[in-house]
Order: sequence, then C-alpha cells, then structure tokens
Amino acid sequence: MPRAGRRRAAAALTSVVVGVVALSGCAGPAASPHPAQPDAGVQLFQRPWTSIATECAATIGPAGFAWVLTSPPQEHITGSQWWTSYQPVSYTLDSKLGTADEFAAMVDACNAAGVKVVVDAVINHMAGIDDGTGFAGTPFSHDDYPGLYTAADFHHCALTADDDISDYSSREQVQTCELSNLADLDTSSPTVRSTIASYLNGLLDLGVTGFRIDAAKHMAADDVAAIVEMLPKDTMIVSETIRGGAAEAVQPEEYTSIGRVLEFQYARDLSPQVEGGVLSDPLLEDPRPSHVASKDAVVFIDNHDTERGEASLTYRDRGRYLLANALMLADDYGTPLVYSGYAFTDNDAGAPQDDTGHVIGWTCDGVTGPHDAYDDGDGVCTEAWTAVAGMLEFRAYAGDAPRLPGVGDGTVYGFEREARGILLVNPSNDADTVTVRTGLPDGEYCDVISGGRAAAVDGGCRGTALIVDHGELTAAVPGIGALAIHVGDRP
Ligand code: AAO
Repeated sequence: MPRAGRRRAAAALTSVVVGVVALSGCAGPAASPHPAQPDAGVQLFQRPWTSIATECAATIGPAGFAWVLTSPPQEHITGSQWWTSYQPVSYTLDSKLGTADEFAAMVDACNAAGVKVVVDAVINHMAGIDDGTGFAGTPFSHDDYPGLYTAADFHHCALTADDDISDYSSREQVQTCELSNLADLDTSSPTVRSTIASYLNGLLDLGVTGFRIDAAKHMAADDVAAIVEMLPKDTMIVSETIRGGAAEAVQPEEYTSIGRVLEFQYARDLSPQVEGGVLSDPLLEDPRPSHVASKDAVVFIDNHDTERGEASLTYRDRGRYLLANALMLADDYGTPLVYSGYAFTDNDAGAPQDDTGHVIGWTCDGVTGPHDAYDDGDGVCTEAWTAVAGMLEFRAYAGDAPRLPGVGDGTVYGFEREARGILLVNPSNDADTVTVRTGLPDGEYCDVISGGRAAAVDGGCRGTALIVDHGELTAAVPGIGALAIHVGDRP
C-alpha cells in the first residue's frame, strides 16, 4: 500500500478505537446483541517483527484484539539483556527485533488482520553507557549521536552528584536529570522536538497508529504535548507515567490532555484481591480513587517492568493471573492491555537470541492457556489463551452496558454488565456451586472461559453449557477458575 493509503487506513482504524472507548461511558444496555468494535490491546514484549506479523493473522486478529504494543523498534546498544531496547543509539529501524523491511511488513500484516500497531517510543533519552557501537553499526558516545544529537541537545542537570535523579519529589530532578544514567534529551529544544517528531512521523507513514511514550514522567507535559502536536491529530498516545504516590512531583493527571496514560493503580488494587482470594467491588464511580478518568486510562495486570518488580500477579501465577485478566476484560474502567512476554528467572535476561544478536521469534500455535511449567525463554502467549479470546468476545457484546454491583457467595465473586453478560470467578482452590440473580434473559448460554470465542457451535457449546432460569444462574465454578456468559454466545 502506498504511504498515503497506509496513513488513511491507520486513521480510519484509530477513529474506530476512539468510538469504542467512548462507548464504555454510555448508560443503559442496547436492545440487540451486536458486538462493539474491539478496544483491547496486547503488549507483545520483545517479540520480533516476523513473529508479530504471523501472530496478527493467526491469533491476535481472530481473538478480537484491536491493537498490539510492540517493543521499541529503533537501533539500540548491543547486549543480551532485554533492556538494551530502551537505550537508543539512532532512529534507524534496525534492531534485535528485526529490520526496517520486516517492521513495515509486520505493520501491513497486522493492519490487514484488523489489528493496529502501537509502538513503544523511547524519546526521553538516548544511551546510558559511555560509548560504543549500536546494533546497526552506529558509533556513539553518551551525549553524541552522529547526525542526530550533540552535547547541546541534552540536559546536564547539575542537581545531583552524578546527574542522576535521586529525589522524585523534585520536578526539576525528575524532568532534567538522568533516569539511571540515560542521556537525557532536552525536549524543550525545538530541534530536539522536531528530530523526535520526524522519527515518529516516519513510523506513522509506515501505517503505525500510535505510541506508548516511554518515561513520559521524565519529560515536561508541555514538551510531550509540543511533540505530539507535530503528529497527525488522530495519533493514539499512551503515556507511561507510573503513579508514584502523593509525594512525587509529577502525576499522571498532567498528561491526560495529551492522550491516555497507563494507570498503574488498577493492578495494584485488583491483583492483591485475586491473590488473597477475597474480592470486592471497586468504587463504581468515575474516576475511581487514585485513578485517572476511565476514558484516559489504559489498564493492565502487569507489564515488562512490573512483572520484574511490583506486580503481585504475573504469568507465574497461572490460573489466578488468568482470573485477573478476565476481571479486567469484563470491567467498565479503562482500555485493557493484556501482557504477553516470555518466562525468565533472571530479571535482566533477554528473550533468546541467535548468534547475530537477533531475538529468535516465537508464535503461539497450540497454546490454549497458562502452561503447567515454564522454562526460561518460553513464550507465555497470553494472546492465544482460550479464556482471553472468550473475554474479548464478552467485552464486545457486554462492555458498553453498566457494571452492576458484585454478586456471589462462598468463595465466588462476580459481576454483571447489565443484562448482557456475567462473569463469576473463584480464586479459591476448591470448586464452589453458587446461585446468583441476573438480568440476562432466561435460556441457555455457553461459557466463554472454557469455550472461548464463538463457544456456541452446532446447537451446543464448545465449553460448559449454563442455564439462566427465572432470573437465576446456578453454576459450579471450578477452583481457581471462572465462568463467563454473554448474550452473543448462545447455542
Ligand atoms: C539499565 C540498567 C541500569 C543502568 C541503565 C543505563 O538496569 O542499571 O544504569 O541501563 O545503562 C529499562 C530497565 C532499566 C534499564 C533501562 C535502560 O527497566 O533497568 O536500565 O531500560 O536500558 C522509572 C521511570 C519509568 C521507567 C522505570 C524503569 O519513571 O519511566 O523507572 N520505565 C520505562 C520502561 C523501562 C525502561 C525505561 C523506562 C527507560 O518501562 O523498561 O527501563 O527507557 C518509582 C517511580 C517511577 C520509577 C520507579 C523506578 O515507582 O514512581 O517513576 O520508574 O520508581 O525507579 C512502587 C511505588 C512506585 C515505584 C515503584 C517501583 O509501586 O509505588 O512509586 O514501586 O517499581
């Protein structure tokens, strides 16, 4: 597709997403069970472009994801650790994840599968080491990148002994000192802004839809806004602004006028409940306490940093992690971002690489849920889990109906999206049979946790069949398991 055509296709897809997000604020269930356009994304951490291209057509598009978030595509420092991706050396699209041609082919393949591509944009800084030669052969030193930036383009804060941020209560430190020694670009400079914008516009020209703005907290919101203003108006922006508590000088709310933000508080509230086995309703108001407004939030159970840090549930928690993802996909708050990385025991270990330093790709054929055991480097493949695809379908049919107060008894907790769908989760080890009242029409339904997307087949159900009778659903919810039914999947 020619460049302009790609741009138009991406723009059309973006407006679809915006429309869907707006839907979640609507009141009252619609009369007929027509699925909404998908809005959920999946972060494919350290997945090479050729693998993402295959996955978009094989799994991600058919599962009903609206977008993928890729790892950073630009040239980076060399090394086996995953985090070399976060030390840019140039904006050449030649990295351990693939070449410029492979990147462009991936974007085309995903767009053709109805999946938008959102790129992790590392624009706050360049490398964190003294000097070296980048993955694509570009020589550099800490604040000198040939043809791109010289020392004058960087902050030299002189506020701490080593110029590193040490105090998050100081706005000046957070936004003009170095984050872990990473050479901090002076994003107030017009030339730096236009250099960054031309990198991002080049990606949009390839058919990309938007960006995760890495380390946005470390750039003044005005600087991020000025860069985003140099991009087309419909560019999707998701700023990474870790909510760090009231004592921090920079808060996520400062970035919501630019686009959406990653709301870290969501998983901090939900995951410990699932882990502890006692669930209760969040405050069903918008915004929830310590959260940005729903329309401004992208939510996740974990990401590549938190699975190595604060996350209380990760792929290692298998069934409970799946329950947390199901609860997120059924919820009425934010735009969900499912996370899919690889197994590791060493926090620094990159995804397996070949002897040229390229990550060896993986796809998710045959994966239907969490593995019983993981070896280092195994792809987690969350995007291929039957229950995830089922919950994406639930979201399409039920996600624009109001979330009702929780139901359940014993160890089971659940909630309904009014008259459209109901999810029941059991975070304890033992199965529990419950009866709950529901506004879903009486009749037979197919559980999409066990049956997946399109669970109804040949007059029966691929997964568990459930009956709503006289406004009541009686169901045996498996231990560390869930059931979900919705009006769009009935035999
Ligand atoms: C590597 C080496 C370093 C070396 C450096 C330079 O590990 O030893 O100095 O290279 O050679 C990634 C890796 C880094 C890696 C870097 C570059 O994680 O280890 O450094 O690539 O290769 C802050 C930022 C946030 C950032 C996070 C890691 O605000 O933006 O640090 N995340 C992004 C990416 C991340 C990436 C970068 C940025 C850099 O997602 O993968 O780094 O491109 C508090 C603050 C947060 C702060 C954290 C950590 O958070 O609020 O703003 O994040 O501390 O310093 C509780 C608290 C919460 C706290 C959190 C910490 O939940 O409530 O306040 O714990 O987890």
